[in-house]
Amino acid sequence: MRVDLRSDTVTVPTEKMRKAMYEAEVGDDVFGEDPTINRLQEMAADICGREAALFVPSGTMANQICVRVQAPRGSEVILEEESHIFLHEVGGLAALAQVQTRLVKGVRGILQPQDIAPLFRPPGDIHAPKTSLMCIEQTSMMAGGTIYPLETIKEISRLAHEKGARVHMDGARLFNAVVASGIPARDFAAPVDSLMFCLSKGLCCPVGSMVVGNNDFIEEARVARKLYGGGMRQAGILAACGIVALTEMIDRLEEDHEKAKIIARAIEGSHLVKPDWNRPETNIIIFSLREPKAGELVKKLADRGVLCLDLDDYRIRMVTHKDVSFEGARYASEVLGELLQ
Ligand code: TLP
Repeated sequence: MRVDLRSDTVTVPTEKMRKAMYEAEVGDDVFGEDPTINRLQEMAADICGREAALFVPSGTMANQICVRVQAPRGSEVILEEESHIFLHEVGGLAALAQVQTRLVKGVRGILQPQDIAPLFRPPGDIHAPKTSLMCIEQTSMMAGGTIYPLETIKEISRLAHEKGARVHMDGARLFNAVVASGIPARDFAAPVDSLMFCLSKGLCCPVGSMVVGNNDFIEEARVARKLYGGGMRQAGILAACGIVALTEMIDRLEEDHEKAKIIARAIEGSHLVKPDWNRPETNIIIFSLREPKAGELVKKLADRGVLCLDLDDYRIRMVTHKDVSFEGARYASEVLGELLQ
């Protein structure tokens, strides 16, 4: 058996998506004339309770556009020290937005308002950069898919707005948080200035992310998308999958969370694992070995058909998704359990 737990990005589109692609009505989206993209953008804005949305090729581009538009060159952006925007976007903050970063360690990946409050630079200090933006990640990937509590998002946004800064939510897995918490996307989206969510992870689209915010912001984001080479033409062929995703792939995420819990049972109580790992709240499992043998374990798992990633010498990541069956999850749990004895 082959169980691919490397990422939820490996999911392939459903039959319905392929059919929707074939039938999609398309036009030139740089002229704003692709009816399928326009419909997807309206749906995304509506589901998040915001004025407008923009279809972009990737989550990375979505985040980078949001930073570029909201953080002036030379200003300071506050982020969690293992956030995707900081760790995994090829230095885009420096190379593209040209901003300075202020890193904070979160609790289970979640930034704490009391830790952030003292970090905003005082206005009028000629030596200090302006604190322009705070970034939060829903769910928090490197912490093991932990959910930002709504109250924390509200408090962080209140603080940032009071200090004249904005808040961006990297909601790559926003809908995992929505399904696991029962809190609607529009509630998570309301306190922040911009957000993005990915269509191409648990929602199973082949390509695409949505940037969401108010009309003025989305107008600027459209220009930044063009600047970054993300102005697409008849991409309604891709957006058609996004419409299927938002219509019928959200509730399914609950299954992925159940599969993560099945796999996690194998880790519980193993003397080879550091006990303080975050039990899965959504579809990501991350645990640390006591010895620097993560690469070795990944290889042994792969030999038995279970694919996953080592994040460093100690940490292993496993991600569940549509293309892992319950049977596959049970098999992965069994193999992992044996190897962790
Ligand atoms: N994450 C990928 C890798 O890039 C690490 C993964 O396999 O998890 N925000 C978050 C929180 C993400 O996890 C990712 C992708 C992105 C943004 C970027 O999305 P893409 O891959 O579409 O550029």
